Amino acid sequence: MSSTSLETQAKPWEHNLISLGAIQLPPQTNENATFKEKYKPVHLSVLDYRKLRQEGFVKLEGLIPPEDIHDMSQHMDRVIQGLETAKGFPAIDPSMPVEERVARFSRVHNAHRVHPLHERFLLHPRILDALEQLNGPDILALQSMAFFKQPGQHGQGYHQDSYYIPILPNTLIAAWVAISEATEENGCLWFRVGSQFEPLYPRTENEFTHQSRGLEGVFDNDTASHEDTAVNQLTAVADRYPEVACPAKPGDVIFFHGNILHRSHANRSTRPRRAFASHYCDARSFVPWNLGERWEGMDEGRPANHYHILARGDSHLPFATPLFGTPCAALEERTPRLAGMQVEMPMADGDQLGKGPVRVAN
Ligand SMILES: O=C(O)CCC(=O)C(=O)O
Repeated sequence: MSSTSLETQAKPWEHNLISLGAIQLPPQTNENATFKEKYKPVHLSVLDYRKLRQEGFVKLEGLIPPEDIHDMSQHMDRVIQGLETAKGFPAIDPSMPVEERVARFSRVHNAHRVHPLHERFLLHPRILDALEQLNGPDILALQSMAFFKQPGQHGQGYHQDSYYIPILPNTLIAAWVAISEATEENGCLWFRVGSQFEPLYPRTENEFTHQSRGLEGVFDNDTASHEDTAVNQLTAVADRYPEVACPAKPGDVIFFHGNILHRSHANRSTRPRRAFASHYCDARSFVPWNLGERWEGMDEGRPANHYHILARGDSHLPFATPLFGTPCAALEERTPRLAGMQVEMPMADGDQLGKGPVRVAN
């Protein structure tokens, strides 16, 4: 992923107003009303959970139903044909030669702030079910990208997503949905297995380093995502780990850790390689990031959490509601978690750990 974003995304204050309930939410359509009920909950395995932690990524096959993939695929076709547009999408005149039209779309950032289908993918119940089990119950939906990746279009060199999206503490996780088949030829993702254990190699001006600057061996990194491995400073770090390709079929979702080193190559095929990638964090983390844009309060060190949608669970921090009314936790009544829950911990010798003030066992 990269830090560039749609010029046309909602301005920070617009989002802020929504989170404060100052303007009306779009009406819930019938589609929105039945959205959640459409999907049976999914249950991952302990193996999936361990794979994400041990290897840094896990692919869940067929997580998104074919009809949803079809909707996104059709939408992307219509966008390229100039039959559908949204605020900020490059202008397409249907009479343009096809090469010119497709050249205008490599990827579109954060269209969930301008288009309901992108919001629905960002808040897809299947993705959120998996995230709850992989990353915890309180989920903040941060950003989205639709990759068109037409034939001949470039890939993205080694990078760590946390480099672009700082979260304190770092609870960042990505979900990458294959909209078309992703193969080695058309530019699927490649991961350096185990590299999620590396610290973040921060950008020179990035102060949110999760303390990694204190570690000997961490360098200021100004070449992230460069496709030339001789230029990309992360190549030396990546080479400590084996690299695997992660091909995917439409509907497969690859979840990966914010620090894992990964890349993709150019599309060398004759067909587009389409994907929808989104990022999430624990909704109780401090998020000093609003899609790379400034926000009021930034200079005072206030977080940007209130620009991001509470997808599941709850948070003591502010959050936004979805602009198009996609069902999610931000629109539901939330029951407060039990505060100061009384937990007794029986020890094998009959004593209780954690009960009452300081006590000394006999
Ligand atoms: O889809 C791609 O080609 C690259 C995606 C990627 O690296 C990311 O989302 O972080």
